[in-house]
Amino acid sequence: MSHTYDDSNIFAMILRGEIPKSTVIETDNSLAFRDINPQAPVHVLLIPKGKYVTIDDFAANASAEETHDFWATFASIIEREGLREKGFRVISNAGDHGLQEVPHFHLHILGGEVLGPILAR
Ligand code: DGP
Repeated sequence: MSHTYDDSNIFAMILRGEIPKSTVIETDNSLAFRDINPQAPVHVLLIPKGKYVTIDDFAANASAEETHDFWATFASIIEREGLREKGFRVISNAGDHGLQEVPHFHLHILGGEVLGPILAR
C-alpha cells in the first residue's frame, strides 16, 4: 500500500476538529478517542497526529519523539481504561488485505470482556 497520505480521511478531519470525537487522551503528538462503532466494552482508537498511513509507515518514518509519545500514550490508555489486570487485544489493519477503512495509522485497543478468536472470516 502506498504511504501517500490523503488529507481528506476521517481521522484527519477529527484531528482538525472538523467532526466531534470522544477523547480519551490527547498529547502533543498523539490522540486517543472512542471508536464510533465499538466492538467490545472498551474500544479505543490511538493515532499519531503525524501523517502516517499504516503501522509500517509509522514504524519506518516516525521520529523518536513521536514514537516515544505514541507508546507512552498507549501505556496510559491501558492503565486508565483498567485493561492491565484482565488483558486486552491490539489490532492495526493495513491496506487492502487488512481491510483498512481509514488511511491514517491507528491502533484498535479492545477489552472489557473475553474477546473472541483472533480472526472470524
Ligand atoms: P479500520 O478498518 O481499521 O480502518 O477501522 C476504522 C475504525 O474507525 C472503525 O472501527 C470505525 C471507526 N470510525 C470511522 N469513522 C469514525 C468517526 O467518525 N469517529 C470515530 N470515533 N470512529 C470512527
